[in-house]
Order: sequence, then C-alpha cells, then structure tokens
Amino acid sequence: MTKSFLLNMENLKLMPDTVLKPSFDRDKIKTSILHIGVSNFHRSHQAYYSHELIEKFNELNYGICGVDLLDSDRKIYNILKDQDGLYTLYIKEPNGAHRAKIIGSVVEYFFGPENPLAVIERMASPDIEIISLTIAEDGYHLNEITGVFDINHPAVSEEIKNPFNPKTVFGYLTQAFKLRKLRNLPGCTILSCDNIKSNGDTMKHSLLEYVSKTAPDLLDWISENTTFPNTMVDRITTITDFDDVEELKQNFQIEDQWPVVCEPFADWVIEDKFLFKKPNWEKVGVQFTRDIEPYEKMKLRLLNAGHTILGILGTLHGYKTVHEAAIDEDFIIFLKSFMNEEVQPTLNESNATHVKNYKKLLVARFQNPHINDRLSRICQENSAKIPLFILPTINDQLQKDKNIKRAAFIIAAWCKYNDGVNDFNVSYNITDSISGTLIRNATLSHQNPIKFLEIKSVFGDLSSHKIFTDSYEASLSLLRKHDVKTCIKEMNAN
Ligand code: CS2
Repeated sequence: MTKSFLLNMENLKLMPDTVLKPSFDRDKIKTSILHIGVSNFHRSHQAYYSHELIEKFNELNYGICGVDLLDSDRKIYNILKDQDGLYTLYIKEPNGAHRAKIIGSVVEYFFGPENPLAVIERMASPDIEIISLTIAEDGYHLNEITGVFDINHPAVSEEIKNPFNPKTVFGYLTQAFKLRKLRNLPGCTILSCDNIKSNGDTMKHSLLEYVSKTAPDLLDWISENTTFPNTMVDRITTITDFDDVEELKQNFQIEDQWPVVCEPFADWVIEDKFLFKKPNWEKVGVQFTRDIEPYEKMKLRLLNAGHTILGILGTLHGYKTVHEAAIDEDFIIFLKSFMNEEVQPTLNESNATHVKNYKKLLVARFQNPHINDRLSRICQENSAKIPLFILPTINDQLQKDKNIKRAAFIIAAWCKYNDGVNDFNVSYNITDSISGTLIRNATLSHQNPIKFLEIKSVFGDLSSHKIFTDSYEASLSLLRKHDVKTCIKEMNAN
C-alpha cells in the first residue's frame, strides 16, 4: 500500500511533486474576505479564485475567513480545523488527467453555533472588506409564493425574539453592522454567490426588510455603507464520494477527509459595484460587468435548465448520473433543440458571442465521464429550481407566441417524475421541501392533468394559459402511455 499523509501544513512538504501545493507563505496573507457557507461549491469556486490570485500574482490581501452558521456544518468545521484550513480541489479533466490542487486561501475559520460573538466580532473587524455568501436558496428565507423575504419564517421570528444569539445570516449581519456603526468603521460589500435570481438584489432587499423590522435605526447606515453586487457563478461541483477520497490517497498520497471534486471549467461574472477597490480577480479570469442580467439568464436557462432536463428525463429512464444521460444521443438531440429553439430566442443579443461559446462547451461539460454528478443531486428541490431555470423561458416564449413544445414536455415529465417510479419500475426518492404537494398533485393528474399545474407556489398562473396547457396535456398523455425514451424520440422526430 502506498504511504499517504494527513493533509495539514506540516505534511505538505512530504507530499509528492504531482500534488499542486500552495507555494506562498500562508502566514503573510491578510484576510479581507469573510465567507459564510464553506460548502463544496465555495471551495471549488470563490476560494479557488482567491488562491489563484495569491499564488500567481502574489496578491496577499485576499485571504478568506470561512464561517459556517448551521449546526449541520460541524463536520466541515472539525475537518478544516484538523487540516489547517487546507483541502484538495480534485479537478477532473474529461480525458482522465486529474489534478490534485491544495487550496490555501482559507486562512481562518469560525463556527457560529460554537461562538456567535466571535463571528460577529470578526465580521465587524476593519480589515474585512467583503462578506461573501453561499448559503443556498433556503438561507434567504424567501416566501414560496411571493419570492420576497419572509419575516415570519420560523427561523427568523425565533431569532427576532433573541437578537443577541443570532442564527440566520441576517441576524449576524445586523449585529455586526451595529458594531461597525458604533465604532465608526466603514461598511462592506456583500457578495452573494448563490444560484438565485439577482442574488445581490435579493440579498439587499431581504437584509433591508429584516433590519427595518429589527433595527430600524441602522437602515440608513446600511444603505449608505454597503453594496450588493449581483454575480453569476459557475463550476460543476459534485458531492464528494468515498472513491475520490481513496483515489487521492492511492494516486497522490493525500489523506484529505473532505476533498472537493469539480470540472476544469470555471466562470465568475460580477457586477462592478464594490464599496472599496475590488480584488484584482480579473487577473485570474473573473469578468466585471455593469450589467449582470444577460450572463445570469444565459447560465440559468442553459446550464441549470440543461441539468434539470437531464435530471428528470434521465431519472425516468433509470440513469444515475449527468454523464450517462448526456451521452445518450436522443437526450442530447432533445436538449440541443430546446436550447436553440426555445431558450436562445429569450436571451439578450448583447452577449451573443459569449452565449454561442457557452452553448458549445456545455454538452462537453455534461459529458465529462469523470464527474460523477448524480441526478439525485440535480433533482433535489426541483420545485425551487424549475421556477428559476425553466419557467422564465416558458413565460418569455409565451409572451411572444413562440415555441414552448419542449418546455411543456419537460414540465409534463416532471409531473410523471413525481410518481416516484422509473420506466423499469424502480422507485426513487423525491427530495423536495414540498414533496408531499408534488406527489399528491402528480397523483391527481392521472385523472385530471391540470391538477399538477395548480401548484401556485411553483407555476403561478400557468394553468390558465391555454397554449401551454394544451401542449403540456398532449405531452403528459404521451408520457403516461410510453416510456420516456420513446417519447423523446417522438419529440425529436417532430
Ligand atoms: C445544478 C447546479 O444543482 C443544480 O441544479 O445545475 O448545481 C450546477 O451544477 C451549478 O450551478 C454549476 O455552476
């Protein structure tokens, strides 16, 4: 058996030269970014970009202080503590060339449930210029129907009763900003990096709403002393498998308790709206723009929608990973037609070249055989994803009386997906915060297809749009009679 080394500062030098190790002195790094939500995605994306900036350009000011606020994040807290904040980014090329890169940009870490006051103090320290976030859709506490911040959300109302023991990101930020104001310190840039629509604006409205109810004296200060750039973030990052941990041991002699696996592609577009001088991230491929919308739309409607389509159709056909579905020619013909005929007309002309290049790369990204991205991950919380990834395309197309045939088929397939059994009679779990409603309405749809579209929190008024419902009903009736593969072939033939 090959000897392997626990990942920590001390052991770095013992690791073979095939491991890409930080060459910078981590003790010299200054922290100007505090990041909340040290997820796999943060570690493959924002922390990677900061690492590259430090490593390649000796920009020592962009160290990250990682913070997690949820009890459920205790595992990453313990691991990062053990590993001196180091972790492996296991970057898998489609041709099988895999790189193990040790990321060294997370130089501090705080765990909210253990010491909330320490987190608030760190957020309020003058050297922190950017507070970035990957707190997932749930972390924003948006109302399902209105899509705006829900002050009555149980986590929020509980916290309001006990503001000095915050639990949500809003509670922490409020306490930290109170301190900054009191101490006459400047504010900071809040950089949301979540896959939600207008992430910066959403964060801003939510925070202001929270503060108006809990600390109205702070409202003006926050408005004047913070900015909330919108961002488009992109890098396919999977759930870490035990096999990855083993491979790193065998092939690179690294013993990492929680490495991160991702594709080689990475993209980050940020609205140019920083409170202070922005990090020179453009040196490592980040794009700053005045208008984020075209990029955001492109990514959500092509990549994320593409994933969702492969997720739903693939699961019905018994596939387990994105790769398996993406090398099925029938699936790809369907996906490409959807993108070209139904999504493309809804995208802005202004970044047409970017869109063209993005589309070209997309299928190859999905087909990367080494990225074991499970369809079960993709289909989690479809009820939150579909309104963001697919419905905007449908609404835009309907408004212009344009083609929605494939989009309607996808919604019908999602209805069938909620029956919970694939075409080979194997059942799977539906992991969704409204799974009860989805399953109930999918069951009712066997008698009356429209019942599924009557879930208002997902579909709004779509059930009253005749052009859409006709197409959806035709698809659902096809899907109830035949297996999904036959239906896709039929769709492709027309
Ligand atoms: C995926 C995303 O969860 C999903 O639905 O589409 O996690 C996707 O992998 C990332 O957005 C890629 O940038």
